[in-house]
Formats: sequence, structure tokens, C-alpha cells
Amino acid sequence: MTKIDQIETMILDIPTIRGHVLSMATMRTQTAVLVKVKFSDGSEGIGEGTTIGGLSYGAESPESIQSAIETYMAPALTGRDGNDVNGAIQLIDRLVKGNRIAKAAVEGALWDGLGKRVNVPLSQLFGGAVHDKLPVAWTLASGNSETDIAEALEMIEIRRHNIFKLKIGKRSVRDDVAHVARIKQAVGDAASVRVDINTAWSLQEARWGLKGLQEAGCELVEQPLPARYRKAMAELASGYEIAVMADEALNGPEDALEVAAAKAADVFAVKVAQSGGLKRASEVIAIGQAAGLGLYGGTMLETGLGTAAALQLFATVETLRWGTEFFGPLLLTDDILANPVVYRDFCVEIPRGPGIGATLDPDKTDFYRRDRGRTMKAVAGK
Ligand code: MUC
Ligand code: MG
Repeated sequence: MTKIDQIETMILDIPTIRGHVLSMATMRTQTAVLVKVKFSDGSEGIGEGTTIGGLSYGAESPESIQSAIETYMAPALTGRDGNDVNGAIQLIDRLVKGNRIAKAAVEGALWDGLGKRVNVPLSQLFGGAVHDKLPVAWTLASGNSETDIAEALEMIEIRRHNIFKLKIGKRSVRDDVAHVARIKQAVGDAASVRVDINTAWSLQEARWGLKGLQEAGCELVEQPLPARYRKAMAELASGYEIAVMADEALNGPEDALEVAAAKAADVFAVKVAQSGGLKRASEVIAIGQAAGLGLYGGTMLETGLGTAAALQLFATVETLRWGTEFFGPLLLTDDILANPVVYRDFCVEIPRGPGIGATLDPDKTDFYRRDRGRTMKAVAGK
């Protein structure tokens, strides 16, 4: 039996290429938590559990992710059969409530190890890839309309992205709608424009907002209201033509079932981390499919590692009507993979190779490790 010998974590702080302005935080650094699982036959698996904006986005922080893994998950898993990924998921679900991002990181590393041992890409463990590339959006979130327009036009020109998600919700609804209208006017029919409010609006603001966004040619609005406002989300989804997408409302399959039953969204943004791992994300996907909803591959702005893991799963999904936003590595000043994820012709390519299909560059991970003494500020060059 190939046993789980050791589970290690590390926190990396990597600067972003520009300030990334969300309704709840401005990111200048992204903090990733990586997990390495060592198995008794000498094989290894790697996984990532990353959130955004410290504790301002959700209930888990990079530090809580690390401590949940090291204190509660690693001791329970050490010595178990490394090939028994489902057994590990079930055990950890019994021992640890919540902490979905931490679970996703460990599970990813277990799948990666298994895929490498049997020498198949992770997509094959989920039944096989039906895509070799997927459409990929870019997020415009510089905080400035002119900068966003220049960025969008350049992305279209170099054929990297023609789907743009605008982060709004920080300014007044009127100012935000005007910002979206300017960008849509600048890109015209060459691109799809969508917005993410990250829960910042009240129902009253959302009614005005959706009306204005729809008139501006915006196609989709992501999580306008707080995660628990299902009835109000349902009112928006049925009251406007613009598609309403759930993101923060989806923490695993149980939420997915309730959101679908309440008709509180037209589209699911499925995030591996928020779902609690690849397996639970596949269950969220199945519920969305069964309910006839649109699907979109969501990100927590992971490095190439978490991005590659998500790509392995989404490569197996028949129809992603709204594409994906697996652009995380492109927002960072440096790529920690020796084989970076490839972006070309408005798409992201599914990595080849066994397991997740990602190889870490040890010089890069060493450089960005928080425990190697550099402070976050020093890393960000401030
Ligand atoms: C989110 O809320 O969707 C994804 C892209 C981005 O810029 O932020 C994230 C998180
Ligand atoms: Mg979102």
C-alpha cells in the first residue's frame, strides 16, 4: 500500500501586476497556500488553497488554511492509503467543519499524487477531458475607467481575452453603471462585458443597477447581493433579462441545491476552492447541470498550480456556457510553475502531463515563501 507519509504547507506572497480593486479590498499582493503530500513510494502530490483579500472576502484566511491543514488534517491523514482519495475526503468532512479552501488544497494534492502514480492527467480520473482549451475572461479592476479601457483594448488586440469581468460595487450605483457603459462602448461587439459586485449592493441598489447595466449592454451580473439573500436574488433573476450569477452564495453542493431550488441564479460560478475541492466542485457542477443553469469556471486568483487543477476538472464538463476566468497566474508578477499555463487565442489550454500537470519552480517558491523572512511589503516592493 502506498501510504501518506507527510503533509507540508507553505504560504507564498506574490505581488500583483497592478492594484486589483474589489468592492471589499484592494489587492496588491496575492497570498497562496501550497500543500505538498509525500507518499511512501517516493511519489509526491501538490495542491493549492488560496483566497482573496485576507479575511475580507470569506471566512478563511491564508493563515487559517495553513493551520487547519497542519493542525487537524495532516495528523488524521498521515499513514492512510494514499490512493484512497474518497476515503480521505469523507474522513476530513467528519473531522473538520467548513474550511473548504483548506480541504480543497489537500484533496488537490492527493489527486495529483494519484494521477502521477498511475501516469494519467487528473481529468482522466474524472472521466476524461472533452476540451483541450477553454474560453478565459480577464478582470478589469484597476479602479480607473481609462486604464481599464486601455487594458481591454490591448487584450483584444493581442487575442488574449474578449470576455471582461468588471469589478464594481465600491462606488455609487450611478457611477458604476456609467463606468461599465464607457467600457462596453469602447469594446463594442468585440467583447462580452460582465460585472461582479462581490455582494456589495442592497436589493434597492441592485434593482437600479441591473436596469442600468442591462441598458449598457452588460450581459451578466455576478453576486450583486449578500450570499444569504436567496429570495432577493430570485427576484433579480426573474425580473431582468441580464443573467444573474451566484458566486459567494455557493459554498459546496448543499448551497448549490438550495440556490437552484430557490431559482436564485441563472448561472453558477463554480470555484474549486469555495466548493471544498475538486470532487465537491464536480457535484456543484452536476446540480447546476441538472437544474438547467449556465455554468462558469470561477477562480480565487490562484497561482498556476490551483489554476491547472481547476482546468483538469473543467476540461471534463460538456458545456460551460459562460466560459471561465482561470487567469490567476496572469495577475501575478511572477509564475511559480516551471511549465506555466498557456493562454492563446482568447483561451486557456488544459495542461498535459500526469496529475494536475503542474511542476513547481523551486527557486520561485523559495523566493516568495513568507517563512523565508521577507515581509509582504518587501515582496510588493514598497
Ligand atoms: C470573485 O469574486 O469572483 C475572480 C476574479 C477576480 O478578479 O476576483 C475573483 C473573485
Ligand atoms: Mg465573484
